[in-house]
Amino acid sequence: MTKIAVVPGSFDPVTMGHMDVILRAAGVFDEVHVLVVHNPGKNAMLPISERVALIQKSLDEAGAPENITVASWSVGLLVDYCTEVGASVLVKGIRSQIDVAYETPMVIMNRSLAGVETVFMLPDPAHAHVSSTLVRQVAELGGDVTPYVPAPVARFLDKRRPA
Ligand code: COD
Repeated sequence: MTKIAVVPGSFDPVTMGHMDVILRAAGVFDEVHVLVVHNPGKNAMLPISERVALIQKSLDEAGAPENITVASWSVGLLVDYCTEVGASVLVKGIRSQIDVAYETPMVIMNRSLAGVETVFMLPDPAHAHVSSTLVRQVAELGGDVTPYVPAPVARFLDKRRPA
């Protein structure tokens, strides 16, 4: 049976940490859906359509395998998307105990709601400190984000800089 996994996130914007998890998930599962989801707890910088486009460009430039698709979801539960596409697994990146504490109730709720399991992946240590929030801050304060984001995101953020 085809094993389909969903890698959900805000991806505002996608970082090298996200890319690492997405590409490793694509090596473990038959199909991977990268799903941009609105997180009501966060003030978004980019519209969802822009985040989807940046993920797609980043995957294309990285020569990512063809079992990865990018989509967005804004009309209900994350597990409703899983049911719609036949995905049985969510993949989450875990950088710290804080991520474990944040994710644990959602893992149990998603299993209880729809029988969807969650797999945690530890990050590449090179990217363990990277978050979209810090990338946004560094970019807004005029710092160099190129080590932390894929090239299409670095170019996009550079264009937004005030002259
Ligand atoms: N290295 C590895 N993993 C990383 C890194 C890094 N450097 N940075 C982030 N990650 C991981 C995060 O831990 C997370 O797993 C994923 O990448 C996405 O991160 P973000 O910051 O882009 O996205 P979040 O945390 O804002 O996304 C949260 C979700 C939208 C996925 C979350 O809120 C969710 O699962 N919502 C479910 C909504 C729902 O259905 N709720 C009801 C039942 S629980």
